[in-house]
Amino acid sequence: MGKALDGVRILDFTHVQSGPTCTQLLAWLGADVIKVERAGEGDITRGQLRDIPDVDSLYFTMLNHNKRSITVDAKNPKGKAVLEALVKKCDVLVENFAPGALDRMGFTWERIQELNPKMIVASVKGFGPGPYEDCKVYENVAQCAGGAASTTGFDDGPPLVTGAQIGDSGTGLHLALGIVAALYQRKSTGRGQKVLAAMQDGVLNLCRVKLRDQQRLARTGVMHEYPQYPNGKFGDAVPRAGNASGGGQPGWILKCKGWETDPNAYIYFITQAPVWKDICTVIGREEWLTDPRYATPKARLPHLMEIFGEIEAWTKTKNKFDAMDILNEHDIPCGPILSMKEIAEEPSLRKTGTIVEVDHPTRGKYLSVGNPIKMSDSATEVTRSPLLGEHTDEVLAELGYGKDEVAALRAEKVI
Ligand code: CAO
Repeated sequence: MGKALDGVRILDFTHVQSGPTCTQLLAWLGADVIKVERAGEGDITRGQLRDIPDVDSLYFTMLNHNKRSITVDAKNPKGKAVLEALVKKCDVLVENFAPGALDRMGFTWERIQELNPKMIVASVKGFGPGPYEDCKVYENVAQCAGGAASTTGFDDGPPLVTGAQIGDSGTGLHLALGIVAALYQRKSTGRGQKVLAAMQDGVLNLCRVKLRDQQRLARTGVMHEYPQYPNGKFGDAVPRAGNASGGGQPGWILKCKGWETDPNAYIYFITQAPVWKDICTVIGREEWLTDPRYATPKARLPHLMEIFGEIEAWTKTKNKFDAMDILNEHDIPCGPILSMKEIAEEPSLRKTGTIVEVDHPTRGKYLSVGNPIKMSDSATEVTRSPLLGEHTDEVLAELGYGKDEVAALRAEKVI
């Protein structure tokens, strides 16, 4: 079967996480991704957080599947010639260097245009144009600057970053979409274009509902679905809302049987209005059905914490999976808090390719997250990440370099 991006060639200048997630997705969609690294060291993540000495880390392997790796010294004139040949041959250049680094390498937008006017140049940067545009940025900086940290956590605690890599992987996703759209637009314009995804913007896009709430708060001074209502105070900025649902259906995380010893014996419980009757029946509080204090969603809002307390008295008698089974019979929306161990061992995720086992020549078998995007005519087969420079000779041969020329470049430490 063919792949959606068959024939698309990506010159991958990315490193660490944000850029590599983007190019990994494009590779999974069928693009030929040629990752350029520095000889000897390569992407810094190859050596970071290693669990096996001298073996590419899981950090690297899990972000660089289905790619080819070549080593080229971009600051050497002969290395630059190799890269220029690649610019002419490829459709997209993706990079997430610190601001200005690509220009300093000699690959300005103008120079790339001269070499290949159809080239799409896609970049992740920490910030868009403005006061911080020259800053280097990592994940948590983006979470803080994009509004996630100030709105995550509990009201009486400090701002919190989340374990979901919304700054890096989230921005990589945004960039991948921009690249695919630019490829589509190029069909009619015949031209490349610049695509920028700033990490602050990507995080803010994912925190859109909090900007919604900021404006609601400014207008009304109160938000009834927040845990601060009715007893706490609202300030002038959106407060941290604990585990409250971000939508119109109140929700909270509740303890389940075993919570005293198991840090993940919890369930997310949503008191969706259409199933209120079922909720009352399941937890044995049928009297709430006729009590005016609980009869409507609006009437319930001031009592939410009390209601969740009562529901929790029920969930504490069930383990999270039994609670799920019972609640699902009534279409009551809920979700178990799954540990990474539980997710890694979940057979249904293996079956769909969401969790995959990959074999690696020096590491052996390891688990990874497969392509979360499933397409009926473009199936993803996850293949291992490349060793450093594994495809240098192959790619140079494709560019027309003879064996002796390659040997000479190697002797001069250009590749
Ligand atoms: N040959 C020669 N030089 C190379 C090279 C190659 N193949 N590949 C990279 N380099 C050079 C670059 O030219 C650059 O050199 P100069 O600074 O002299 O111009 C240098 O290596 C490294 O660039 P960098 O500044 O991007 O790397 P860093 O480790 O100092 O910073 C990071 C890392 C992530 C903070 C920075 O790249 C950044 O802010 N990127 C944009 C935002 C981003 O993507 N952040 C998320 C990272 S994932 O958490």
